[in-house]
Amino acid sequence: MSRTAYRTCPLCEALCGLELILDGDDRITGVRGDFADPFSKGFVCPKGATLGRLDGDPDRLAVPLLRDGDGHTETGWDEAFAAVRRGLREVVERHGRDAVAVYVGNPTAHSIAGPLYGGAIIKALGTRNVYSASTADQMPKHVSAGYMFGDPVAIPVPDLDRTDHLLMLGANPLESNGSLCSAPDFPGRLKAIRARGGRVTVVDPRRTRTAALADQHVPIRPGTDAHLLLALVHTLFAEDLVDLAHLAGRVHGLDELRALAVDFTPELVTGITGIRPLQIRRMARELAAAERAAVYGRIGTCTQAHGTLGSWLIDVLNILTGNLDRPGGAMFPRAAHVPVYRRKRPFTTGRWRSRVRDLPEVLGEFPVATLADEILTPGEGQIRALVTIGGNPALSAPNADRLDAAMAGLEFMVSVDPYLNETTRHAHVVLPPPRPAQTPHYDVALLGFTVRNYARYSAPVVPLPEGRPSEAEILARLALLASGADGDPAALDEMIVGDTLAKAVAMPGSPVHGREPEELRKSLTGRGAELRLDMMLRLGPYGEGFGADPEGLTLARLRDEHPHGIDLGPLEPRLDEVLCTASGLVELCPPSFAADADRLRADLGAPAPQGLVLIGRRHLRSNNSWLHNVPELVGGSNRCTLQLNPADAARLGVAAGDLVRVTSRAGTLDAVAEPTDTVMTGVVSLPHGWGHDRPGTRTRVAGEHAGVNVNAVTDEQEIDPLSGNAVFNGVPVTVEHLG
Ligand SMILES: Nc1nc2c(c(=O)[nH]1)N[C@H]1C(S)=C(S)[C@@H](COP(=O)(O)OP(=O)(O)OC[C@H]3O[C@@H](n4cnc5c(=O)[nH]c(N)nc54)[C@H](O)[C@@H]3O)O[C@H]1N2
Ligand SMILES: Nc1nc2c(c(=O)[nH]1)N[C@H]1C(S)=C(S)[C@@H](COP(=O)(O)OP(=O)(O)OC[C@H]3O[C@@H](n4cnc5c(=O)[nH]c(N)nc54)[C@H](O)[C@@H]3O)O[C@H]1N2
Ligand code: SF4
Ligand SMILES: [Mo]
Repeated sequence: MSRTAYRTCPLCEALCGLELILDGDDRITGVRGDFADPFSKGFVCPKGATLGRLDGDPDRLAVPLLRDGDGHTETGWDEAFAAVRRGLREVVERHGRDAVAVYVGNPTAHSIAGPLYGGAIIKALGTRNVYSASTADQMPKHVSAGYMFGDPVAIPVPDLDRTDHLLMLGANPLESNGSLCSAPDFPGRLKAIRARGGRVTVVDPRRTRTAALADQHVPIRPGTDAHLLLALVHTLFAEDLVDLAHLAGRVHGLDELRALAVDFTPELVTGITGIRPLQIRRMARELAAAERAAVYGRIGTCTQAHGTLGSWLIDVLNILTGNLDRPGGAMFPRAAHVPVYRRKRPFTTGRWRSRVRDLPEVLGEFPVATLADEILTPGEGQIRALVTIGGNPALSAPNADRLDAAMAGLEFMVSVDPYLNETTRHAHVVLPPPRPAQTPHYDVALLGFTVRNYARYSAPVVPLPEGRPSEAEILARLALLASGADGDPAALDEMIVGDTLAKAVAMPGSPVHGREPEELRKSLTGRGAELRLDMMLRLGPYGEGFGADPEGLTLARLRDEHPHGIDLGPLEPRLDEVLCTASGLVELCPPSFAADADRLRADLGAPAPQGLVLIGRRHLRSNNSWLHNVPELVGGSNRCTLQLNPADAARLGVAAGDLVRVTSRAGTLDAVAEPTDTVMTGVVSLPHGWGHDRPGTRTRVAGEHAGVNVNAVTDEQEIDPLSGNAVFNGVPVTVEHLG
């Protein structure tokens, strides 16, 4: 007997609702878009459509693994947790708390468990060695938002459905489906901008599918977006196009910004960016002239040497054209589970520094680019043990081969991961989370970046068998073990709920100000992650406020009355709620950013760059390193080839299908060449997440489509200094023909 069930797709930031068909054995036999979802309205991509294959992948781990010798054997949950307890305790007793590091990967941003329990694990470990995929991704955005608005998660999103003009840099949503801008059917929303007479401009070294759909594609030399953006700022000032509109009187640093931009003329940056002065002026004028415009930059502008400056200048442009915090501009979504009355500490970085390279802490983390240094460099505070949660840094980190080798020498490693892959093969204990069908869903980390205010909770579609812990329970248990205690994970939730409620009742402006936490606790339903989510929703901006608004949201109401999700309306201006800088104003020109702009100036004086630089790319049917085990998603056009311009190929004597050797300071790799005029001259492109030919893994399909790991040649020594973010774009390389 088959049945239908619904859940949010956990695979990317588009957050599409899915309709699942399950057979009598609870296997997913079909997937369609959920047409009743008010946000995604039935949209689905090839990845979501194959969720059943991922869910039923025979290589997915069902039980924990223990490493013995070179291989792994299956074990029970009690034995696995006992091994974790022993492993962590031995390292902490001998080497202290900082000897245990934690790395949190990308899928934890798509789960309930990751955001709700990751912090507890870090706190319980009591280590400063905290790393995540954020420093291989969006850390520049946090630093920029932190210093400009006071809150590192106050990252504005383009109001796609109402804008007349979208200037997009380093993003390819036709393949990625969007990032830090959750918009199911992003392609459809882009087409709609043009259909209503608006304009879309894409700045990208490649003529991507997104660029092809746009009105205008502006090719740019990799790593030079900040130069371009500062020249756009210059032009707005020089041509008297600055119009703060409703933001007048709400910003600080306008004069400093004008002074900073004064010598960044379009003529001066044309050499380094490869963009003609007239083109730059036209872009600035179009932006200023548009009724409602938004500037949006994503991974291409973050994972480069000037990642923070680029992210900052993108929002500077939104502000100088009066487009921040107004419909059709760049706006701050309002998540249903995030209370607006929170009191926030002013944002700062560098509260402590890394041992080996003296790099500043950012958001409590060190750059993943220095994780290998901290494992390999002997001395007090050397990392001896590692906890990974949903991450594959053996492939995803810059100079990943060095990190891979470093992980092999750890005294103890535990990974929470459904696969035995390039990273987890080093783990002494692997703790697999259940299938997606067995996992509840609510996008704790992503619902603050949606282009409409929206919420959706999906209960598990298939119940967990007796004795099988959920991912939330695995992480809660890890937190308890890390603190040296053990016992019932429910105790941890009660502690966190008690703390949060105590803070809420003490906070003027909260819906429960002055009430008794114990009394409030009695209203909550569910346990574990659901208990906490129920509390968060009740305290949130649409919540029932423990009786304050009887019509408001609770978890039960969201689940039972809105099983396909609830539309909470278009984005609304809310700068007042968001802003928490010490000055109470938007900081347009933070001093550390202005100082870092000296590096831009230095580039301008340098001789024009010669030689080839490497950038990345994403493919629609891929997702970082871990969907290559789904047969439907590999092969065809989803291949790990080195794309290069035909002119460069001719110069190198390289034809399609030839083997080429790519060399950088960090390493070397061999790849198959694919000449294509979609890549500008001087640039070569390889996708990331490949290189599945290592021994000791259990991903059979991926092994047959191994590809090469681009991060064999990316350089861990190059980082964006303000955020510590890895540099994956603009890596200097040489390419030679092998035959
Ligand atoms: N199908 C698929 N979807 C994904 C993922 C995936 O792997 N596959 N990964 C997910 C993740 S983790 C993320 S963070 C998001 C990322 O989402 P996006 O930011 O949309 O990612 P990309 O598709 O890599 O697009 C980045 C673009 O930047 C361009 N670029 C490279 N260097 C530069 C530069 O110096 N300047 C400019 N202006 N452009 C440059 C590249 O050519 C590329 O087209 O995607 C998510 N969605
Ligand atoms: N050269 C280059 N390198 C890059 C990038 C690039 O553009 N170019 N992109 C960077 C970006 S944006 C990112 S986000 C990082 C990603 O870096 P990582 O997060 O380190 O790597 P992923 O490939 O996303 O690995 C995800 C892991 O999570 C596991 N997993 C899947 N589902 C679950 C789950 O439900 N629970 C748990 N616990 N685990 C799960 C998978 O099996 C896999 O091992 O890569 C970065 N690396
Ligand atoms: S676009 Fe993203 S969320 Fe939507 S179905 Fe595809 S992978 Fe899932
Ligand atoms: Mo990412």
